Amino acid sequence: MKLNYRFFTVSLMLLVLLTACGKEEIMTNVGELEFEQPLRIPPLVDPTIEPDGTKNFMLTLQEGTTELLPGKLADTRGINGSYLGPTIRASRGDKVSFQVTNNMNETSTLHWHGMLLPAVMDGGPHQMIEAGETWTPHWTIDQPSATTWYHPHLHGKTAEHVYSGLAGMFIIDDEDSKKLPSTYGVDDIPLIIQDKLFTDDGQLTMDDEGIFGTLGDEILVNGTYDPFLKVTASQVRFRLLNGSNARAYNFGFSDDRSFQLVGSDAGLLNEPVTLDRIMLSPGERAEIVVEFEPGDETILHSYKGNAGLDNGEFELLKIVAASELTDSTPIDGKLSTVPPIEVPEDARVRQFKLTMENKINDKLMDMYRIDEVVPAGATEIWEINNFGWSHNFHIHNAAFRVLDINGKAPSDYEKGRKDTVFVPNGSKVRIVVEFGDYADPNFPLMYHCHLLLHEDQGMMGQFLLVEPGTESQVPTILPEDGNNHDH
Ligand SMILES: [Cu+2]
Repeated sequence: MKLNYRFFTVSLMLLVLLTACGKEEIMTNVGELEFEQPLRIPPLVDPTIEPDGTKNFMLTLQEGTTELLPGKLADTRGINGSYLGPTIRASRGDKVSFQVTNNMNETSTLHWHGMLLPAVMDGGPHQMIEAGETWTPHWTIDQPSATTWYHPHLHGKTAEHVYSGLAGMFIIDDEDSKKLPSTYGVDDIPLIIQDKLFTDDGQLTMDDEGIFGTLGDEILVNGTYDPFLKVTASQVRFRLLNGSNARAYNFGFSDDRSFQLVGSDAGLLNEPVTLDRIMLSPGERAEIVVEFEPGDETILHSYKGNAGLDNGEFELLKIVAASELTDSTPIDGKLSTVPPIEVPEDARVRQFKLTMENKINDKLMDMYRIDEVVPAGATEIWEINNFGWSHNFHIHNAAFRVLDINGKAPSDYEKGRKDTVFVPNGSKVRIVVEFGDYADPNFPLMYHCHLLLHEDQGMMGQFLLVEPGTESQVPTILPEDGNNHDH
């Protein structure tokens, strides 16, 4: 009898516990939306053309208020506006320069996620822009077409700055990408997906209590709550950017229609892959092409997954096709003409161990410590072993291809050029990394978890790209001053 009673008590406690956990697991907005707000399309920013042809873009980081939820004003931050930033668009071969002015009351940075450029132009934690200052990075775009993005990277503050609205898309075109639907806002649509937590009066709020940081129960697409989009073309390219702090999305459509994956983070695939779901962890991008019949209605969905970061089901965007659609050029079987990244015979292998305490190789980020020295232009194998929670891994100034996940070759859709990869709990992911050509013995580049709370907590390391042969000649400790404030 006594034993039975104890069994009953334990069972009851377990049930209560499971119910409590279950509640968190089914975070959802399904059925709550009316899809009444036209999807906001971030404006393209017009560059001024300098005498030597350089495209000069003006970007201003600012504070403001935005009606994120209907009828409620939230304190937000944005670039050239009060929430998010404009879309930058340039072509391979373009010389670009920027005037990035920080009109906020605090220091920030602006990092070009996915861009190959000199380390001092990267906008990482060492390129701080103080309140009131203007930073003027410039470089020549020399990489395949891709959907990249920009966001602050101030050490310890990245989560807060991105979450409050500082992020935008940066599209690179080349001859290959122009064969796909490319009319911005018509058949080439940016979708910046972000989950948010709101207070009752519509202010953004963060939750750093959990393992992963903020996992919101509401979704904004390009800063639009409750969005719909009317499409007028028979084939539409969507550029999906997971701009969330921690949530992963398993994208698919409510009518289970398939779509073609044409591009990953760092470029187009060599051939399209037909899918009905694609998972993106924070920072990852995918370009997909979706076919529409006149009058079609479908909802872009995020389905529950088992990545640990996708424990919810969300309706993201209703898409309605017009009664007459313009024909887009059908997709060719051949997309990128850039060959896949190959493993050199004598490839150097580096090991990275991710652990529970958000450390990489047992270390937390130190602004003055160089963790790795890599010859500029090298192609190396990086092995990422995750002994902790779910994480992902992003490398600056590099593109990579996934070689295997737990010894198994990736699926076709995971074989493209990337710069951020999901590393499941307990897994080993091997990637072959092609580093940029610019050498700089003084300014480090970053590799880190792109779950922004983890990154802020120190799950980040620094590497130098140096002239091949000079690896042993560079210091592994940076000077305390003269480096981190320099432009
Ligand atoms: Cu992480």
